[in-house]
Amino acid sequence: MKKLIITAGDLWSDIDILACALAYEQLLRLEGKDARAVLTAPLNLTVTKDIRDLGLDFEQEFHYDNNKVEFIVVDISLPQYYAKFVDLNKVVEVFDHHFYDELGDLKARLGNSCHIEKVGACATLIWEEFQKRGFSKQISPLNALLIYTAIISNTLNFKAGVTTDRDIKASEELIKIANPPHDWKQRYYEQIEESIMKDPITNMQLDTKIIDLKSGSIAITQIELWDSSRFFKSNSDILDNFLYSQDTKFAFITSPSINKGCNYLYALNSQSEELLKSIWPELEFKNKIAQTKKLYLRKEILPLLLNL
Ligand SMILES: [Mn+2]
Repeated sequence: MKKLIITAGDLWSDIDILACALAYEQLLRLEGKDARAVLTAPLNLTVTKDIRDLGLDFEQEFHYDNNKVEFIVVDISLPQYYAKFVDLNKVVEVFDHHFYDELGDLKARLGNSCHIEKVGACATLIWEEFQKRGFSKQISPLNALLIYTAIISNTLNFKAGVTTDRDIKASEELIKIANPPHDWKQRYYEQIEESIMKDPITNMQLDTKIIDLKSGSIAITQIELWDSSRFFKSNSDILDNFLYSQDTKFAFITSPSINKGCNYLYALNSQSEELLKSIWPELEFKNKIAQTKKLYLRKEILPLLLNL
């Protein structure tokens, strides 16, 4: 029997990847298989201190004989992003939650072992595997908590447009097993906020996209927080400098605020405020800050701007 290596990409490992890899390792072992989670990429901000303190068990280096292993890839479907040690011919199963045209090949080769579905979190698919395969009662509280948190994180507490009924159902089932402290969600997002604040400029730059609109270039920075209003109000100097340094005609920060289920926007200048008002006339800016009616991801805002 070959050892089943569960892995993902090379750049970073987020909470969704972590939850998928650790929980799927448990499911395969419950089925009597020899499986190991190997995540060589560094854990990113979404794996917070509370989660790192849970005693996560996975390997950070790949040190197996390639002839004795097969690979299962989670949360990534494009082979060019797989960890370097993954031999594509030895990939036997893939889980992901997006649609790409390039998938044809993978789907043809893997058939039913290629699980690509439109759900908010890939980890939702792993929980559904526990249920389908009759092991839902055996999932460890730790793995239940990881999957639950991955769902909260990927769906922005169920407010993001990618959220499906399957994610909501999974989280309701898992919270009973995981039994987290009552303030788990708040602590999760506040710890992400603390990590961002250790180096706000670098972290914001990592999530900034510059796009050319008909009326000029725009920089859009996305930053997901527990309380975006508090963050904006107490960091205006840093935010002004950051937006100014983008050197674009328009610039704004869009920050889904998990506690309110809406976004706060921080605009560079009055032109940027006017541009945003042309998609949402109801916006009222005070000291460059305005609040939207519901929660939007940047990928939902972009088409609105491009249509102007
Ligand atoms: Mn994911």
